[in-house]
Amino acid sequence: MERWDELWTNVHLATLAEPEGVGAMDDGALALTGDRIAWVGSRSELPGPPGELARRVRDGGGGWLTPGFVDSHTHLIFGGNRAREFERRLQGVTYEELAREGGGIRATVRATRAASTDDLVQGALGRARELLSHGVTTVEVKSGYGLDVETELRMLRAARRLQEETPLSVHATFLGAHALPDGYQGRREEYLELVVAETLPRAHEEGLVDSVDAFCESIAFTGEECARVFDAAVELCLPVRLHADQLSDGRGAELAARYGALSADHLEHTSEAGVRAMARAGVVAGLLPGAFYFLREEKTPPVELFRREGVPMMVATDLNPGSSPLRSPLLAMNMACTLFGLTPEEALAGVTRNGARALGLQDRIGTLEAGRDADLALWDVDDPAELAYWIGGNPCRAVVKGGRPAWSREGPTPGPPPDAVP
Ligand code: DI6
Ligand code: FE
Repeated sequence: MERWDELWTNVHLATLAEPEGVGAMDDGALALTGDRIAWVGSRSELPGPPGELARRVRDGGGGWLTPGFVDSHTHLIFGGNRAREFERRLQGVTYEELAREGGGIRATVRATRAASTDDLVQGALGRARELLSHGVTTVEVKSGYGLDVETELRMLRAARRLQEETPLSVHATFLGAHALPDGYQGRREEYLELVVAETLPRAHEEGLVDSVDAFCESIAFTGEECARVFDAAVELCLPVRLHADQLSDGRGAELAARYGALSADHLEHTSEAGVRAMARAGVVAGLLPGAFYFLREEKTPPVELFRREGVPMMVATDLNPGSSPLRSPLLAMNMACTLFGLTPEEALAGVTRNGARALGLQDRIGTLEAGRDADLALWDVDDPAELAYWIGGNPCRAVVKGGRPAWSREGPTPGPPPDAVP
């Protein structure tokens, strides 16, 4: 038998390999060859002594090994921040009011347009490395703070640079229909025409788009307007997803289902009919408790209906400067449990198996199974439920991406030296 490159022992495994539960395996073993997982099982089933089976034997120190986390909904590239708006919201001004007076997303658009691409990359790199240190190996990043051709392209190029300059895989989502930009009041049609006829095709031509998203909401775009963006995506054979029913029921879940979206996200106001449509179409429910928490919303997404209808639930940070400045997937898991009533097992599935599915990557990542990408996170916990239990702190000990060490608590993050970054 060909020797494996690496064999992990003295670990417990949460494989997430079954459609339910975490697939817990006490005293497990996991082998890697190249960038793939080669073998997963319990140590007692190993076909020989570890030292003979692999070139390198790694001691997991009795920790838990999970799939590398998938943060499947973020807006982590942006200029500036909105701490001042946070203060105003605490004094009673609502998120919608800020948006209507030209703040909110449009405030970040102005700051993003004013930032150089290098500045955007630098700001995002810090946040991306922070996610990596919390076990994330794949992150989705959206455009949507440019809203003109040039800045949308710059954001998406910055997303590709994040992939080059960190060990992370970056899935780039085009969100040209995030808000109506300054200067287009009363000219909605024209803006949408720019998005579907120019911005999206150019971004796609440059190879910068992995999926297409839109914000279906009273302060953003109507269902019909989002459908127009989706039609353009379908034309280019790009998968779609949707910011749906976050602040009101705009039948976003139904729209996402109609287009066979990878996921519909937020969903606080989704109706039972919407949930059923998602179930029939196989749409993942994206739960973003950071935005619910930070906007101090009161209506929670219909988690019991998702369970009953068999809709898979993903959990993500929604990391963004306005509604969810949340920089930890572990905190997102904790909030998904405390605020939305998920079990710790569901929260863990939400940042692994179901996060992968929300990106259409379920055949490659999100579980520990032979043949999958060797994306791993090692945790100093006695029970995987602890990943959703601690509020703050970071029990991550090491992260492996594509078979290579990507982060370790003991050492610096591998990657180009800081002076190689312009
Ligand atoms: N929903 C959100 O939670 C983010 N975008 C969206 O469509 C918020 C974006 C922001 O406020 O900057
Ligand atoms: Fe979002």
